[in-house]
Amino acid sequence: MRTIRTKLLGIEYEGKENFLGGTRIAPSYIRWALESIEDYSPYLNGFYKPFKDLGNFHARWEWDSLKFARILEGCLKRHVDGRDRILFVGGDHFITYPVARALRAIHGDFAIIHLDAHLDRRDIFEGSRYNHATVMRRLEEEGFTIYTFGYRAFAKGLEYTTDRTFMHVIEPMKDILQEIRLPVYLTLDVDVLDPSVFPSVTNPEGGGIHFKELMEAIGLLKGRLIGADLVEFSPIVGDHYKSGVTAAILVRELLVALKYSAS
Ligand SMILES: [Mn+2]
Repeated sequence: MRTIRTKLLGIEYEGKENFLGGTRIAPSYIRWALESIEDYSPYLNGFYKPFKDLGNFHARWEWDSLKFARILEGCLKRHVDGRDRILFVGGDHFITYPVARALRAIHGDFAIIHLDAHLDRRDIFEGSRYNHATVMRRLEEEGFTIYTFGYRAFAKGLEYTTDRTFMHVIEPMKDILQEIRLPVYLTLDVDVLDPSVFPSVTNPEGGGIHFKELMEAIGLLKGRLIGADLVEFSPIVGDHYKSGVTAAILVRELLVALKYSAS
């Protein structure tokens, strides 16, 4: 029997800084929606099954963000093998912090491709340095190389842009992927999509990319991923059914892309 290396881990975490919340319900909602979609991806020409479902990591509501991060990071370092290709389903965007730290310990250096309507580079948000609005800044401070695509809102004076932050997606991403030799980790905040495509996010920003553009972006990453996450789907806001089925399709695409990347 061949070893199944693509895996899915739900992470039921949302920080107390979240305005509307609901993202910790997303992993279970997406699993339910997965039952209603086809197994085959016509975009990437592959099946997302078989994969191993690792279930959900449940973060207790009273935990603070650093306690959550320390526990999840430790768990991943103990249980993840270098051959595993895991899709992490959040949860809010802070989950990328412990996941990236653990994967660096397991895989060595990689570049982070960050698709998001927001930069997530505040120093402090709602009195805390560790949350969904500060996560990319913390990771950059810790030496991670992050390329952000699709941003269209930022807190000027509190956040910063660099030559690695782009409002557009496909064209700059093609250039960057030609430039870099490192393996890639994808962090996908679903609010990079236009709210008409994916309404169930807590900070919707108009002017986002459309579904097929995101499919093209995922296609560019096929074969290069050491891991990926999908974050910020909140089934308690917006049109949860439309968003949930779209999230399930994205999970399918990401699992196929990870499968092609498995060594
Ligand atoms: Mn965002």
